Amino acid sequence: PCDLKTALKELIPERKQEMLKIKQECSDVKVGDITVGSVIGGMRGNRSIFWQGTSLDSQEGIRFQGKNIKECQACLPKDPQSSDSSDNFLPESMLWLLMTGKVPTEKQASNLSSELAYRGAHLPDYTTKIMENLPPDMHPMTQLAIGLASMNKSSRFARKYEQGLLGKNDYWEYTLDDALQLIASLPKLTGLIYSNIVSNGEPLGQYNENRDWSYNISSLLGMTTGDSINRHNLTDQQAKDFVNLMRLYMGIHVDHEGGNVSAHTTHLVGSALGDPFLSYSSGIMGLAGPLHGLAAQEVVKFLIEMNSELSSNMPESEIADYLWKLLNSKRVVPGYGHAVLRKPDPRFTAMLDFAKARPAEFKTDRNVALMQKLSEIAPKVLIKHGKTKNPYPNVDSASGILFYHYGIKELLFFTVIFGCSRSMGPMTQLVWDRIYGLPIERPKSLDMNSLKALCHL
Ligand code: CMX
Repeated sequence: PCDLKTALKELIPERKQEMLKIKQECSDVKVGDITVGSVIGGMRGNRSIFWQGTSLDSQEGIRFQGKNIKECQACLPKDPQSSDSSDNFLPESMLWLLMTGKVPTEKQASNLSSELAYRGAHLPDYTTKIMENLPPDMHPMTQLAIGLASMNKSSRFARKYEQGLLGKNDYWEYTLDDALQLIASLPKLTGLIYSNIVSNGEPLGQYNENRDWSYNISSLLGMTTGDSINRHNLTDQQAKDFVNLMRLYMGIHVDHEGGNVSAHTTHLVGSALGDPFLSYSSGIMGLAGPLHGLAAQEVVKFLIEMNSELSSNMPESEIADYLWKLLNSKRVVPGYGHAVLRKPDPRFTAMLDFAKARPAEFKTDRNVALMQKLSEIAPKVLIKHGKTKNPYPNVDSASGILFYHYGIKELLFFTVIFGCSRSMGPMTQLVWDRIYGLPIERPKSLDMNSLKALCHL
């Protein structure tokens, strides 16, 4: 089948059967023990969420339907219009992989890309109006959450459910429909937010129904040479590289298994049968926290500030001293550490490789040079410091500074770009939640007296 819905329809009977068998025969199988430490420690190590598309290995990093980033780069289809073998795969290909567990053919990927481009061409007029009237200095993530939440008015799932027209077996089709509509709407929403911030709402580029999702995001940010006003006078090569940076970034930030704040929030809100727009606007609010998606912005601030204090050759000793000062004042090193991962984040490595592959472009960028140097020096300092369980760079270490390089300098806005990509994993899960008919999430909580009793205190 060439379209996603039909491909899913073919997969569903077998997968549902699998789930039913597990439910009927294995519901009593123990997964692990829950400790008091995990109850008061952010549920760390507590394996209790079912998540279909990705899983995170503490040593190897993320796997998308079992494939690591390099494998995805080798097998996922690229933009059919691209002639360059170094171009990155389309995030749309990744969405197909997440949803179906199968690598799409070029035709399947380009059909999905065209479907999203078609669906994304028109936002509901009330959403556009709301977005155009938001204060430019409102947090970009609040703007994004408002835009997405407003689209709940056009949710096909919510409407049918309210009319009492949906049987449980039909939930997934309407959820898929909404999920694709949501993902498709992100380029325009992102463009509206960015132009609200930087150009008094004047559009920075054009939406092109014949181009892929990442190209349209780049165009609406004013970062292409063909369809946009090219605010930063990018050369054709730079604009092409930016679109590829966008494809790379968007393709690998889609999901990081189920327990992270944005994914888990989406899943939790969705478990109450909230439609995709309500669920993901909540996830976006989770992504906005400084310990999660906002860290990309913190990293850029941090690199710029540090750069301004270092001598021109950036000696290791000065960088280490700077880090110690930070740690001694009880602050964290942004872009380092992770709740689960215990090695350098392969998403960081992929972003760093993007810069390394373009030495001429980045050779005079001190921020990018510092980002790279820091990735060698900070782990040594953090290991000596002895607290952080993972002293290595995480995903947010490199992404923001690369966007900054090409001219996206509005730091608070970076998380909106993250939010575009992150839609794909949680939306995939929501569709499968509906396919399997998973129930509302409702863990049991413990009060202090119960904790004390458990601890014999
Ligand atoms: N710099 C300094 N200290 C750090 C640190 C860092 N980068 N990362 C962790 N620590 C400290 C913690 O603050 C904690 O100290 P206390 O015991 O005094 O509270 C100790 O090390 C142990 O923490 P941990 O178990 O290693 O890390 P957590 O699972 O609690 O937190 C994370 C993970 C990402 C929030 C944390 O490493 C951090 O704050 N990093 C900096 C912010 C950042 O880069 N966030 C982006 C994460 C990626 C994402 O999800 O988007």
